[in-house]
Amino acid sequence: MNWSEQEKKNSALEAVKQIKDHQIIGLGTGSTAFYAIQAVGELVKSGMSLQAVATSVHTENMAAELGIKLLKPEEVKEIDLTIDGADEFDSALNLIKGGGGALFREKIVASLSKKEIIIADSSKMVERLGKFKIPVEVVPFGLSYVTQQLKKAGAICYLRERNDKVFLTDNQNYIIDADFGLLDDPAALAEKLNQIEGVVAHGLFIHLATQVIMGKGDHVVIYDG
Ligand code: ABF
Repeated sequence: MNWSEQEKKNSALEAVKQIKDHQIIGLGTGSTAFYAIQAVGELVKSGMSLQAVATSVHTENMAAELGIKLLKPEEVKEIDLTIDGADEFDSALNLIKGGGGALFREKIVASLSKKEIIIADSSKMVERLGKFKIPVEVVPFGLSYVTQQLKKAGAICYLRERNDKVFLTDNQNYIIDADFGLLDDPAALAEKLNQIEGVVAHGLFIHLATQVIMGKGDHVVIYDG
């Protein structure tokens, strides 16, 4: 296993230690969250009574295969603890998420969570957010308008494609990857993006992470919000 994968796995296993019996757990999406979901499956197999809310269809399928009892988000008032990945995080625990296309469901689950634990390898920590383009989930009907508004706000916009076709999220929406360059004020930009009609969600997660557990070499570093 290469160093990055080992860091991802170490961060995931450290986060899973916080799970207690009878909790409702949010299950993230991505290659780092993959290790956490596997470990939650082991807890269930060992007899722990857990229920989970998944942040993507891919995670739903993986959790079902592992025998993890799934709840629909509309059935849930609160989630005890969510473990999810990120594309970038800064020292204020602001995040860019959505590289995997699951940002809307991830943001809903994060917003329902008492604890939002982000797991990551050391490549995800940055001084300033923005090297990773900000994913913006858009209702197809609003694509042209939202693109114009993002450009007015200073972004270079790229409609996300996969296998030469326009990428569709689990919610049947498009994603515009918006390059704003390195950000001076992520919170202010997030507010601006929230105002654009047609934007379902964007990948700036401000004040949502309660902790980041970063794999670093053969150990982990924990940042508390
Ligand atoms: C997910 O984790 C996404 O929001 C983010 O894009 C992804 C990071 O992927 P990986 O863990 O594979 O680097 O939550």
